Amino acid sequence: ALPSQSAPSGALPGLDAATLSSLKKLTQYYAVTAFIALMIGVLLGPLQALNYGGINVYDYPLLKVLIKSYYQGLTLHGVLNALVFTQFFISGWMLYLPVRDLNVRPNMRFAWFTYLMMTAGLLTAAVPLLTNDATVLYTFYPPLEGSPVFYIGAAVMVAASLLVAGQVVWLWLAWKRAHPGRVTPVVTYMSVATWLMWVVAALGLVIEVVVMLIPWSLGLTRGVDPLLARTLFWWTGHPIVYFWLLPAYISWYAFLPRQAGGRMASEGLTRLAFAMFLVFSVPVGLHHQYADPNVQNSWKIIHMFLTFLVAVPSLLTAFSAAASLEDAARAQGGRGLIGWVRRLPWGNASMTAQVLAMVSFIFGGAGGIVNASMAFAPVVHNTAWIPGHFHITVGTATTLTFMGVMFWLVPHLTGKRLASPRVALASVWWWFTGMMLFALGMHWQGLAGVPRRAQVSASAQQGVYDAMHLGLPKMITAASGIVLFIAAILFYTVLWRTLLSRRMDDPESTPIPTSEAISAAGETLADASPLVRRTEPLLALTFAALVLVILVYGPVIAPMLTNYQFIPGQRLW
Ligand code: HAS
Ligand code: HEM
Ligand code: CU
Repeated sequence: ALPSQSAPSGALPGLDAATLSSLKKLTQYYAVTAFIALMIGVLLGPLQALNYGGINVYDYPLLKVLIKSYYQGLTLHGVLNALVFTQFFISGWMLYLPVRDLNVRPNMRFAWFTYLMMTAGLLTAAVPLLTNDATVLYTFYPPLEGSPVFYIGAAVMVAASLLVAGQVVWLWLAWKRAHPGRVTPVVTYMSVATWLMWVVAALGLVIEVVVMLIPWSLGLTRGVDPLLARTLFWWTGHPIVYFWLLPAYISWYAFLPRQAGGRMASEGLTRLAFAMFLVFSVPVGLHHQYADPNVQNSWKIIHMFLTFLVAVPSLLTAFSAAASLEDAARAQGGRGLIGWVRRLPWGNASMTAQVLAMVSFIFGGAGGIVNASMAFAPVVHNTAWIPGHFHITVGTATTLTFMGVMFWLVPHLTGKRLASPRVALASVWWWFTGMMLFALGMHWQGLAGVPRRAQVSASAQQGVYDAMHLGLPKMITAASGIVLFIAAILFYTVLWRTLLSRRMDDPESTPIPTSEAISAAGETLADASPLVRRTEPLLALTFAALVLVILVYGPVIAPMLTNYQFIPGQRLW
């Protein structure tokens, strides 16, 4: 049980045993579906790494049976890993945590409905992806035109996640009504702030897909405006990366300190970071469109400065996470300026996964600041540098954290014991090493001008690629693919062996590792600090976020609407 758990009050039924068991099963379904998607997506990754190592495997007849082209594989890889894996895991995780934290009883029929709806959306979108009818990459930029079935499936998936958001916000509001004057417990605070951010963020994508892409791909309109579509896409596309990151931050703030033997630094600071993400995550999308014509430079510059602003809560997180790890290590006798690091419980695979995820994010975040700088952007945009950047953000900071979380979450949900903790530990080191090598090779190649999204190993492009003399980074990239393949085999061996084993314990004997705080927020708003009081009204902050988005997107989008271009679709595959 969580320490912040509140007693059920008259109007609000608490969790009973039957509901809890159904909720655990649902969370397990979300998480396992997520990891099945990741497994398929990750099988394709090493082939792409070989491509960036100059080795073309896409002509092998056996592979040709499964995927028609490099680009069909890349579309599956991007969609399954970045869109499906994340969304399923997060929807389960960020429903489960606040419900446990508040001890309220959710409507389980509705909760199961959202899972079934999301899965239906996934299966729908999977059909055109697998039949090579929607080889449009995970950004599906028009005028590339995929089957309408793909866009419809994707829309259903996103809609399902918005229903989960609605359910969590609803439960939180009910708790607020039943507990007037109380401070929202911190795990719930982080979850609700993230969900509300996602609601504001998703508006762009929803409009793009529902108003533009679906009617167009059904042949109901004579064309589509690529610039407007891209702009709406990145309205969602940037904050979606925080929708992937913040659930990992929840673990770094609330659970990792306890797993390391320490405490969360400050609940007030944690709330400030999430409040800032809620307000500043969305109005920054133009940093993906510096190279796009017909967008005024002044707006690109404003989005650049707002991007630097939204890096601040991540810097707060770096400070706070380092402080709680140091607190943990010193409590176990750690000494020295950095010598204390050795006293962290490195034998624990779940902790190790998350600390390594954090280390990767130091480099991922620094690279992000480079991407966002308009002076550097032309050097790195559309080069292999960019996949280098996001495999140590979403591919490691997020993915390796979720892998680490699974090591305690599966036992907690099922009562099964983690199979081979030592293999689990090895898998996270292999993943971390593989991704760091991958990032090194890809950033390096990118600086030399190697493009992303290119089958550089295919004969048509091989000559140019060879002329670049990139022997070493190519070798590193190819090797990283092999290392990551081994990491994946180790990880999935542990996961499937755990899931297929027999139930051994009462699931609650593996508790949620909720950390105490060195500086807590307090129980009631009346006793709380001004910071805690001012960060409490999440709906007002959401409104502020919406106003800011309208301010910085209104003048960008308005001229695109008055000058709408009807561009016919293309199928390049
Ligand atoms: Fe990014 C492109 C800028 C963060 C993902 N990004 C992408 C794409 C993806 C992605 C998928 O401005 C490709 C999209 C596409 O296909 O075209 N990104 C940023 C910035 C940040 C950032 C400024 N990105 C992320 C995160 C992602 C992600 C998070 C996924 C989860 N990104 C860009 C830009 C582009 C871009 C441009 C477009 C590039 C182009 O030209 O196309 C910031 O949010 C980063 C802030 C982070 C930090 C780091 C804080 C460090 C922490 C760890 C501390 C560690 C400790 C460990 C304490 C400032 C919190 C201690 C350990 C011990 C052992 C003691
Ligand atoms: C793209 C390799 C795991 C998300 C790529 C590319 C490579 C690659 C080489 C660049 C392809 C190109 O630009 O032509 C790998 C390897 C992995 C792995 C070896 C580990 C086995 C992951 C994970 C995620 C992820 C875990 C996210 C959770 C993506 C995305 C793209 C991508 C979103 C961009 C697709 C696009 O440009 O349309 N991957 N990857 N990858 N990867 Fe991975
Ligand atoms: Cu971005």
